[in-house]
Amino acid sequence: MFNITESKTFNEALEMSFKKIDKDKSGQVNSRELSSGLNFIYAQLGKRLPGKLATPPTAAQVEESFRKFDRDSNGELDYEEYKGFMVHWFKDLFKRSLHV
Ligand SMILES: [Ca+2]
Ligand SMILES: [Ca+2]
Repeated sequence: MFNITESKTFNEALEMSFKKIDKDKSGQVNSRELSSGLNFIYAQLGKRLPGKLATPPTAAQVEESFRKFDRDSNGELDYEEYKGFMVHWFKDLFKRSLHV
């Protein structure tokens, strides 16, 4: 089965998005950076996906997942933690998109 999260395109997009979202170039992403980054991503996706999926998550939803994936609890996601977050997030998004 084709697995989007292991594809080259996905991983390249992931790396690019990490650099884009990490606004202060600290090499880590905090929840505020992540939240505004997701808003941006959803705005882009919204142009291609049905309206239901295009609604960006609330800051509280992002915060909840953020805490789960911040494995060392330092309040920031390094690239590996970020990857875990995004893989989880987009798997869920794709799963839901099958039901539209
Ligand atoms: Ca940062
Ligand atoms: Ca961390």
